[in-house]
Amino acid sequence: MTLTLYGGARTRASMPRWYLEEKAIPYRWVELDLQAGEHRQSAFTAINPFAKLPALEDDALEAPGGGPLRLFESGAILLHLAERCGGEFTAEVAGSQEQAAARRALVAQWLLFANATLAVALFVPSNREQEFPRLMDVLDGQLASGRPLVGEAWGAADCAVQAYLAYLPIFFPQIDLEPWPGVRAAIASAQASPAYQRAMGSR
Ligand SMILES: N[C@@H](CCC(=O)N[C@@H](CS)C(=O)NCC(=O)O)C(=O)O
Repeated sequence: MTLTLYGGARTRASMPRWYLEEKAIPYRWVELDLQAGEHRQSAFTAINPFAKLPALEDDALEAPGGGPLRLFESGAILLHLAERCGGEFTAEVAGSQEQAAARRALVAQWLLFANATLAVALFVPSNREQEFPRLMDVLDGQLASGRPLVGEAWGAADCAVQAYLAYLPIFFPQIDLEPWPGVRAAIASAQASPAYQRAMGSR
């Protein structure tokens, strides 16, 4: 089985890459040069027709139309990795089939929150003034305990949320995070992780 992750410098590929590194899951890294437009060439649009990074190829699974499974969207990639490689939703880990299903639903919720709600609050300038502090107030409470968002071990939900939060000091150093100690701790914990540092090496 080979997992191939397609990414590029300063792209969201660092998110699934962090997960793979943190969980010590073997993978092949293919870095595309966005400046040179490599992601728009047919070799890559055969993998993600939208020509966006990241994308994942998992040759252990056959796609419905044949050929290896190919995925785009960082959230879908993380959910797949959590299920197939991270073992986050097994009955053994969760305690029962029902608990495993509940965990999967909650991880999907956090991945969608990160990509559809948090990312928009961060990167759409008109949302940053009102939506961003509102989300931070709630998120700070969720993160206050320092425990994983779902289950007992750090997983895909934490990866997505922490990865977006860790963009804050990189892209918006002017934002004062003083009112949100839980958020600051989540960023510090990401930054202190050697796996995160490796994943961000070519961010
Ligand atoms: N929602 C997508 C966003 C993908 C995306 O916009 N990727 C950017 C890099 S972070 C990209 O490939 N941009 C190149 C382009 O649009 O030409 C995800 O989370 O995977």
